Amino acid sequence: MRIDILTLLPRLLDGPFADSILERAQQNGLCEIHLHNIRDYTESKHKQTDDYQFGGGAGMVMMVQPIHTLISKLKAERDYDEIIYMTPDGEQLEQRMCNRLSMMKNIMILCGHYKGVDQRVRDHLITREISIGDYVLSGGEIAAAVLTDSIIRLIPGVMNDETSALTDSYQDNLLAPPVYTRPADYNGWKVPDVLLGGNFKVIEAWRMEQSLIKTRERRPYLYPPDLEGSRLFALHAAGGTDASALPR
Ligand code: 6GU
Repeated sequence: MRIDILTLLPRLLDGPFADSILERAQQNGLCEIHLHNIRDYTESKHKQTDDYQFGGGAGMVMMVQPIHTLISKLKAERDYDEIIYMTPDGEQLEQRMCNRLSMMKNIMILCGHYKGVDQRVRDHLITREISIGDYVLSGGEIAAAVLTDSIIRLIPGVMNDETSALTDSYQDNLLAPPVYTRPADYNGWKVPDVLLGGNFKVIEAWRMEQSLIKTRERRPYLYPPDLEGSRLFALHAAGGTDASALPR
């Protein structure tokens, strides 16, 4: 999978992809992340990328030309499954969307700044608009990093333990059960007996019960769970890249 990120602030994105799981995924050839500085594509004398808005009002708007030039260049090089614009008024990101996006081959992510981009970019170049939640960030870069991380970790081979991404909170629309490690008794704070008993079936049942209780309490709208995660696992295992096999 290839992800192209278009931004005015590429340095903001140097960090998140240079470490740990996302760094290893790139080194192992499981994904490519390419950062593009929109400023490199402006045709204006003073390297301008934003301007005052028509009709007046505070805040600068990102101009069409540099974004159009960059997107056109990339589209001429390969086909893109989605051209995503990160914006607080976009469709809210949830696991089901991450699952679908993880099946895709090439995606572009445009990060907005200031008042955002000229509406004509959204009308003519963007295929999808995504928000990471109902709060406002100073730009789309951190949201793009969140989106990229949520997608890449689902690619088989990216996580150490192939199944771990699929036993996560949200993967089956279930929150994760509590976890414990040694010591079994820390100054009187005890680990539940069931986990020390060694009966794997009983432990699994306890974990599922804990997940169900937690989900019903904390995310009633995710309850009862579905089998999205298991389906994704099967699709990836079969080498599938057809995101339409998953519900939207
Ligand atoms: Cl995608 N962008 C910005 N600027 N703020 C956000 C967001 C995106 N998602 C939630 N808040």
